[in-house]
Amino acid sequence: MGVFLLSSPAFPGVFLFTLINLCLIPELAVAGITRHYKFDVNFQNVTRLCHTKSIVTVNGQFPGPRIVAREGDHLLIKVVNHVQNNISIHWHGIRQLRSGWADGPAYVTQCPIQTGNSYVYNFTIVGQRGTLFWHAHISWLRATLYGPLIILPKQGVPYPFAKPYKEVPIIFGEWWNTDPEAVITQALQTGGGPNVSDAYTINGLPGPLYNCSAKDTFRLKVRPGKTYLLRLINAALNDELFFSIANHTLTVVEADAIYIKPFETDTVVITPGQTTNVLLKTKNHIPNATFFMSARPYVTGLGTFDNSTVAGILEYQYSSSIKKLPLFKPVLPPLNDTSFVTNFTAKLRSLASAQFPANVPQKVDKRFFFTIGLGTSPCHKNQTCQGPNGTMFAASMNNVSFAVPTTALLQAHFFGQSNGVYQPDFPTSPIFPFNYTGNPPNNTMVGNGTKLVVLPFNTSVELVMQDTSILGAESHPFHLHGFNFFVVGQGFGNFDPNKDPANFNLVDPIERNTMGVPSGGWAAIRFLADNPGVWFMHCHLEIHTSWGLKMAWLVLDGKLPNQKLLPPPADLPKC
Ligand SMILES: *[C@@H]1O[C@H](CO)[C@@H](O)[C@H](O)[C@H]1NC(C)=O
Ligand SMILES: *[C@@H]1O[C@H](CO)[C@@H](O)[C@H](O)[C@H]1NC(C)=O
Ligand SMILES: *[C@@H]1O[C@H](CO)[C@@H](O)[C@H](O)[C@H]1NC(C)=O
Ligand SMILES: *[C@@H]1O[C@H](CO)[C@@H](O)[C@H](O)[C@H]1NC(C)=O
Ligand SMILES: *[C@@H]1O[C@H](CO)[C@@H](O)[C@H](O)[C@H]1NC(C)=O
Ligand SMILES: *[C@@H]1O[C@H](CO)[C@@H](O)[C@H](O)[C@H]1NC(C)=O
Ligand SMILES: *[C@@H]1O[C@H](CO)[C@@H](O)[C@H](O)[C@H]1NC(C)=O
Ligand SMILES: *[C@@H]1O[C@H](CO)[C@@H](O)[C@H](O)[C@H]1NC(C)=O
Ligand SMILES: *[C@@H]1O[C@H](CO)[C@@H](O)[C@H](O)[C@H]1NC(C)=O
Ligand SMILES: *[C@@H]1O[C@H](CO)[C@@H](O)[C@H](O)[C@H]1NC(C)=O
Ligand SMILES: *[C@@H]1O[C@H](CO)[C@@H](O)[C@H](O)[C@H]1NC(C)=O
Ligand SMILES: *[C@@H]1O[C@H](CO)[C@@H](O)[C@H](O)[C@H]1NC(C)=O
Ligand SMILES: [Cu+2]
Repeated sequence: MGVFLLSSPAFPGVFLFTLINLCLIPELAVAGITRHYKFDVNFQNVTRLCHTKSIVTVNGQFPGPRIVAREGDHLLIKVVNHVQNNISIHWHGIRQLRSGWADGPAYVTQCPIQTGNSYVYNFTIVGQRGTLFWHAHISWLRATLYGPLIILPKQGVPYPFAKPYKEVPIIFGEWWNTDPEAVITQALQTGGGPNVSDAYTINGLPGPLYNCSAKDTFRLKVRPGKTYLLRLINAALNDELFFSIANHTLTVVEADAIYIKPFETDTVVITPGQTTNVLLKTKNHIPNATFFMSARPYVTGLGTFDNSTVAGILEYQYSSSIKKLPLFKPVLPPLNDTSFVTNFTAKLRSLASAQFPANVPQKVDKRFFFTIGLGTSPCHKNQTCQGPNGTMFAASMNNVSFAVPTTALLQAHFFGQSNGVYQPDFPTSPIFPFNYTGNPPNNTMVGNGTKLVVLPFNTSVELVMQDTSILGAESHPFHLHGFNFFVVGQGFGNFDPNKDPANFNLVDPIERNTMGVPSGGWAAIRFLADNPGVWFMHCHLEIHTSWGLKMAWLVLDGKLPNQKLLPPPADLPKC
């Protein structure tokens, strides 16, 4: 049993990520072993934008510690809750084959870890390698509880691209000067939109474009003529992002821990919940210049948003002694550039090689059609709320706004106690069809319930997600737990079941765990339900999740012994 110690004593965040050596991924000598981590969830005082806040952290670090493992490794991560909040941690993108108890979404696969308690997340990384991340999966705690989860290939297995000189995680986040828990509590009480963040961050640092922030700038020092692998992670709560580095072209090689056919771009689009590996080839001769690496949002909704820009600095080592080097800034697409996003997305294709095949389900057992979008719910009696026309903002799929149960769905299922917890009747298609992307219906009120779709083991599923124009069309980054899915088609307007399937890509579609369903459009995905358990599916814009844009699939056990969910661990938290 090997122990890989990552967590160092609690560095103040500002030092942690400005020290370049700490940014690089270490080589791992061994694979196929058990790696132990301890996550102490505690408070730490952190200062950004001249605001000092006591934030919830893992091991006092912000962003949290990095998990580095190899494909095939077994992870045991002991999470100890030392704070007042209930806690749960999700290992975003990990398939959790038969180990759904370790997936993490609160009240879905587990009750949260209560103050003073602990839980060991116990899972094996099977058939996956690449960049993923971990984050809290309860309320808005993931605003500060997140970190990279890096899976290296098995020892001796090369990348399907030239070995990079160095590897660097770049994790985007959002910073509020106030407590993010207070922000979401207030939004849910008033029914209005939440206060937007005060800054975006790169590795926890807002950078020089904000007041009182220049010293908190991520700096990447590079050597000339080398190739760096940047492991981009969007851990922001509510914003899709454009990312670009001035005067440098990026080669995209992986998305959501799946190798893709490489392509070059100046700008990357990354939604919350997505990860993207890019190769950065540095200039052969040291330029007498420094370069911004910047991110700002891609926005389609009608609400207010944080329209600011985070910047880090790319600088060449041994750059000339000239004190003041010129600084170049990238040109990012306009905030509403759907055309750019559509073109970028169209370039994403699975590598689909003999070694890394795209196992796209060719036949479909069950088809589903879910509308996704915003809506309203009634204000508390005799009050006026701050949502549309005095109502409260809500969100739904097939007009069901998900009501979070008070006990975990997976436990209720496993112990045959679903009665009163959930109903297995989530609608397979809208009960009242309408022109989804046309004039919105007069009645914007949504229904609610704790409803699941039940799938027999190994069902081949096709799901069309259709954005609605109720309260404005908007791009929704949908994330599925427990599976990767193939994006076989997407388009604008209403999905046409007679015409659109003819254009589906069943050869090399992108395989991933999170996709941006186009604003005012639809996306068709396929996956094989070969993992028994209860699997959450939700918009990864956290405010939409809070408003109910979520549901769950219940995949039943198969007949064979290795097709069954394992029993729960003894330390599984209780509600
Ligand atoms: C944070 O700062 C407050 C006020 O200065 C102090 O009382 C508290 O001990 C600090 N907490 C930590 C974890 O350092
Ligand atoms: C982890 O899970 C496996 C499979 O259920 C089990 O055999 C093992 O005992 C667990 N390990 C710990 C430390 O709980
Ligand atoms: C960077 O790009 C700008 C705009 O295209 C160009 O004017 C400048 O010369 C470039 N600088 C370097 C050092 O590549
Ligand atoms: C940078 O400046 C140094 C010293 O002035 C000079 O020798 C070098 O050629 C310059 N490099 C470039 C790419 O212009
Ligand atoms: C961001 O929004 C604010 C408030 O609406 C506005 O004043 C400002 O000009 C915007 N900034 C940019 C860069 O769009
Ligand atoms: C994007 O915003 C600009 C102004 O900010 C507007 O002129 C343009 O029509 C918008 N484009 C789209 C596609 O909405
Ligand atoms: C997207 O691609 C289309 C067709 O190739 C092109 O006309 C359009 O200009 C592109 N849009 C952007 C923003 O690059
Ligand atoms: C709430 O409304 C009901 C009926 O509309 C009314 O009888 C009651 O007095 C109201 N309560 C308050 C606190 O305004
Ligand atoms: C709010 O009320 C106005 C006027 O009655 C109406 O035109 C609008 O559609 C309503 N909006 C919503 C979201 O219900
Ligand atoms: C739906 O609404 C759009 C936009 O108003 C319109 O162009 C389209 O024809 C409508 N479709 C149907 C089937 O009514
Ligand atoms: C919606 O309201 C408008 C104006 O009040 C009315 O003309 C229309 O018939 C209504 N549509 C439906 C589907 O109820
Ligand atoms: C859920 O729906 C019920 C009626 O089915 C309604 O009474 C309740 O207010 C709704 N809850 C929310 C949060 O919208
Ligand atoms: Cu959404």
